[in-house]
Amino acid sequence: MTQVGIIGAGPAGLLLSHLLHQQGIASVVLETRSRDYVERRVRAGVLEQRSADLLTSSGVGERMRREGLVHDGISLRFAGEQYRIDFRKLTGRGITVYGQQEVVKDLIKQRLADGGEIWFETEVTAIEGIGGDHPRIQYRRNHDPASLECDFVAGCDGSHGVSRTKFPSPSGGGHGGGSRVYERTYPFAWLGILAKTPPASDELIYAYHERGFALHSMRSPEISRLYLQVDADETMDAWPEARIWDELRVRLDEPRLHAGEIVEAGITPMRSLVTEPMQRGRLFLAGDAAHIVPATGAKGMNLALADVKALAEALTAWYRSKSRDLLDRYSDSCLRRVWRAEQFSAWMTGLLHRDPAGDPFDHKLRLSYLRYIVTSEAAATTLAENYVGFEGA
Ligand code: RFL
Ligand code: PHB
Repeated sequence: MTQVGIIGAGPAGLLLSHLLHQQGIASVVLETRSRDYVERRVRAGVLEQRSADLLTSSGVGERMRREGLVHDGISLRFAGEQYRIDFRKLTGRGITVYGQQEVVKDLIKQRLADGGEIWFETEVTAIEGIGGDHPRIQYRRNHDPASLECDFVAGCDGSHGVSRTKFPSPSGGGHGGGSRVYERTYPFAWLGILAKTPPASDELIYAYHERGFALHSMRSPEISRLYLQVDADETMDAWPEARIWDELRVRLDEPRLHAGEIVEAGITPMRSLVTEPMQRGRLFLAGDAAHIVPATGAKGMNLALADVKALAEALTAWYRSKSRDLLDRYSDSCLRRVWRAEQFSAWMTGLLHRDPAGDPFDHKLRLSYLRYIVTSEAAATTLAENYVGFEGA
């Protein structure tokens, strides 16, 4: 028995557990993978300023402040031209480049130091009784089935977890039980690598090239994170290392990019998805379990952190005063921010990716819009204020 059963030890589940602990609320985090696996899983890298501020104000931002790279802008490249979008000048804010797995490591360390319960290698198989006062999480640990009773369940189990199965599936038409799933797929994917080579530029480079999109990011002064647009059905077999580096150099138009040892490589599909509402009875979804954004806007981890901040506040109000008000409004309070990020991410994706069908009219429209962004302060501000995190949503 615990107060809040949290499924998933990604950024959402771990930060929720930490924020609840700070309010004296007990939780158990159930995670199907090992600690080593979740700490190594290479994913997002960009923290909006308010995400960085949230980690700092909740006492888990110390290493991020020391090792994270604060960036004041990005480079935008297309048609052989290079421009800088100056976030600081346009919005007064910046971003912090700090790997998601570092956020995860910091949170796990803090939870364990505080005596928190994270059950690794524990697979949740079902959630029962969410319509009543005592939902139960069914799980398997060392092959033995067992269950955990709690007051509330937080579904922080990502895009392939079990929590989502309590909501309609997109393939089933997306409707059911008063909820709905909105989804969009894209005809391309991202091939991402982590490589032991110093970043070729101090800032992120977003490049629109006629051969497809490319992104230059980093994790430290020695480690680069690089992405290439590839076809949706592409496999790594088609991408020997030499081809990856050649393609990156051409698309990024960056002669300072040197090949280095590739320590991680994989292909990630591009997808947009929103579950509305993000709650049912005593089950509350947060992070990728509730919504997915294509990675071009760098929003996924930020949305996950913002959701659990709202959920922790709502649960705290319930335990303090037995008021369900904030809990009832949880989903509505998140969805405005979620849809802003969905629109921005879909827009950035459409702007910077080559359409595999290769419509020349679309290509010209894209180039014209990119030129508009780099010549109009209003257009550049639209990009900048969404990228650093629009506060008005
Ligand atoms: P996570 O991190 O996927 O964590 C979910 C956890 O749940 C566990 N789990 C289960 N545990 C128990 N029982 C079950 N049945 C379970 N099923 C699943 C999983 O093992 C996992 O540990 O979700 P969370 O916490 O919502 O966090 C979301 C973020 O991970 C995600 O949005 C970002 O990584 C997205 N993303 C990016 N976001 C950004 O903000 N900035 C970026 O620059 C950025 N780049 C990216 C990205 C995601 C990528 N991939 C691989 C999807 C780049 C890539 C390539
Ligand atoms: C990353 O560093 O992994 C990264 C940066 C920006 C994005 C996506 C991923 O838009």
